[in-house]
Amino acid sequence: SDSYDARALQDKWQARWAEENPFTASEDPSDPRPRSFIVDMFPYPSGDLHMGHAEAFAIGDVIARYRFGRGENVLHPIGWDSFGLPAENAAIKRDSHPAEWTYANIETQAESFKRYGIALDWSRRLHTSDPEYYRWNQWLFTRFFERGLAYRKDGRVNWCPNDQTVLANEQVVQGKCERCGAEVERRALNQWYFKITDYADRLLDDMRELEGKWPERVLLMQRNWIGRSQGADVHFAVEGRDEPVTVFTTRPDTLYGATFFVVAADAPLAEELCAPEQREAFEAYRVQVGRLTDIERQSTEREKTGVFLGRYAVNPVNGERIPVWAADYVLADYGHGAIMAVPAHDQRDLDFARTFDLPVRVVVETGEADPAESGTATAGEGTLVNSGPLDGLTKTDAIPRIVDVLAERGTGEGTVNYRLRDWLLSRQRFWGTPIPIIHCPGCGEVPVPDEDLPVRLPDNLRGADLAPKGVSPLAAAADWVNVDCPRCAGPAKRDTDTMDTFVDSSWYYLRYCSPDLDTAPFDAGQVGKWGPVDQYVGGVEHAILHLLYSRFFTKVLYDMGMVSFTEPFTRLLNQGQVINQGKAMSKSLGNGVDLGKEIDLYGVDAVRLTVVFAGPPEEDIDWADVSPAASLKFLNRAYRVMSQAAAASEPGTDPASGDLELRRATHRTLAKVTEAVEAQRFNVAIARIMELVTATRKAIETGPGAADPAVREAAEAVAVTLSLFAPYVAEEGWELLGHTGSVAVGNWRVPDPALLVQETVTCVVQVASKVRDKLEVSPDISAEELESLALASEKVRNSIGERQVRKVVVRQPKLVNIVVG
Ligand code: ANZ
Ligand code: ZN
Repeated sequence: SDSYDARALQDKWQARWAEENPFTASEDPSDPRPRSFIVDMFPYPSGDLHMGHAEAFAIGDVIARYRFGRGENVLHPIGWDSFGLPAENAAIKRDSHPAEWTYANIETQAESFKRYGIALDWSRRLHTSDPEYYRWNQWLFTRFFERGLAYRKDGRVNWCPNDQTVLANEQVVQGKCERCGAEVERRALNQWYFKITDYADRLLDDMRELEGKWPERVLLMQRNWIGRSQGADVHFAVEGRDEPVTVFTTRPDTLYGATFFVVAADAPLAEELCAPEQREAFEAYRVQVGRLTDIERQSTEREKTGVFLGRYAVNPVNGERIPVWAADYVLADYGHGAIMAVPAHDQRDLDFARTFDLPVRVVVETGEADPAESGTATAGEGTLVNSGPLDGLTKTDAIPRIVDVLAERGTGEGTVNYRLRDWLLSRQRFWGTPIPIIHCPGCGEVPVPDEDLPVRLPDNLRGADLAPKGVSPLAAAADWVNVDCPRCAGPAKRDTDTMDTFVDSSWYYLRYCSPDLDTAPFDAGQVGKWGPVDQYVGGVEHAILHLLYSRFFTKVLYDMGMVSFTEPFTRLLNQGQVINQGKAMSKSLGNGVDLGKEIDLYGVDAVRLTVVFAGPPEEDIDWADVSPAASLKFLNRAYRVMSQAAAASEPGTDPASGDLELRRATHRTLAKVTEAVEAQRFNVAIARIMELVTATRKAIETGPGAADPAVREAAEAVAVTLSLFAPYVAEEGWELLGHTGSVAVGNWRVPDPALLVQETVTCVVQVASKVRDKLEVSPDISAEELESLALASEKVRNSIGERQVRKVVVRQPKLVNIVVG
């Protein structure tokens, strides 16, 4: 028949793969094949797979299948990130347990992955909500706790009054909860944190290893998130206070330009410094500030607000008294929560000075307009003025000089500050890993001993029991909460918070190396063999947190001697998004594309081919611009070529006597596809396979015919290369061509160099019989073209100089001789 039956092929090969498990990694230590470890960011089980999964996993699978094809021992596992709020909300709505929704969705997705033909090792499947998995979150937490890397503190956090839980800064959009739209409050709460700030320098410095292997923009986002800044701490005496107040500045060279002093309005220091006559104004202001989020506070658009505290600070270099203000543009938890304000050279300070009529003093002459007049602070290089002993120095020279002076006098020192904050990991919700700490009135925070892990979630809570109440639903489970202290055996209580699910995803890739181990989170020997992950594939929405947390975990595990590498993911690929009609798919726009329906219409292979062929993997795919129907047409042509070749010749036919032109096309395709796949230009690889199918069809129809040995060779190359993109058609074609076993494993072909016609040849250009230039030209360049190229050469023209060209002898493509007189 003219076209293949996609559904029949899918059923047939799915059953075959399930039986033969061709994509299972080998743990045999004597297996000589090179190993490769390919990981896709694991899915969240929110219903069935969607177009976004289809793209991400199709791309990851091309990489894995290429490695399988090359005969490597590939570990390409799958798991589920199965704790989290949506399951809990579904359980409240349906009066059920979150596990019901979660595991039903996991089964649905697992079936879809199988149908979608992803070459996965199903024997290593993991779910983070299994006690066998989250036990190790708890084990790791207790190790972090022992190392001082997990601790509790009071902090001001974003609180959603509707969801009754803490929100990360990223989950607050214009002061509202990203999920439900409720006005977010700031609450002081006692919470668990991981001390990621201890690793700030290493997280930053080790990025050098990732240069060129991770997308540049991800590295940039991580760098900005960590936000290292070099500067100085300067101690200012404050009248009426014994201890000086320290400020952090990146511009100690501008110290003589400080005309006022600002304390974060919500810092305890502001309250302490406030003089009695200003108290009323200050209190009113503080209430107003309490309603704002950090993002709003840092907005440069907002009018500056603040209040004078009725006090003066003393500049340590010139003894000048400057007024102390409280304002919201200074943040309580960055640096020391206080600044010296230099309005001439800092825009925020200038805006504030102009609002409150405070003096502006230029101390670095940059040649730009006076900031007091222009309203624009000057920040560039320049020469110091109005700065006593620093006058005449450049900004660059003045910085170390003033730091030395401050250090000598004991009024300051050079220092480094980070934007990065510690990782707030406790959540007041149910469907997560219980924090393995027991609070004892006598012993304090006692980690649950290893032999008592896992601390399982109680299974008698469901439906309304899980509704948000401001404290974790676990607090209501009295027989779960009340325990004996592991240390003194006295009455004690379990911690009732659960962990941020980013903990689960910070180390799951390691668990894949030994998924069933029940004595440790992972087998260090196995991780040593497979790790680190060679290629990680996933969405750019994880550019900061997930990747930063995974990198942090890896470094801690390295320090614990559990892994031998310090970066978890050697290479990272961020696929683009699938959009429709230029917009992200959404219910309200009604432009969603249903993956299941597309597969029913065109078959898995055509859908996979379409998403990969649409463009480079990093770019978004607009479903309105692609054509799965055209993909299907191509696949039918490929299928026909394979079946015609299969019918006309025997497997094992020696191709040597075959049609030379087609043989060259085949080998050039093998070389080009390999090159394109290595460079992750998968769409280009597909275009090359399309060309080969066309050439083969021509050979069958108008050339030497289907029985020519070159046709079989070409058809086999089509099956092998196509197995990366359209696994079902490729397997079927391979079988028709008389082979057994999966086409995807170990059959990648190395092109014969003798058949790779060189793309260019070197042409020697002589002037008066001396070689003057060499040109790289196409082997079939015309005499005219070559002559004009040669005469256009700079070197040739120079050597001809004033002389006359008498004659040009062209022996294309290799020689041009210019005779001069
Ligand atoms: C005086 C100065 C003069 C400053 C000048 C800048 C330019 P980064 O680079 O982000 O670290 N700053 C310090 N602590 C702050 C806080 N808690 N909230 C808001 N701003 C704070 O920024 C460091 C600069 O931001 C510091 O250097 C300080 O202003 C301000 F011409 O000190 B600077
Ligand atoms: Zn105790």
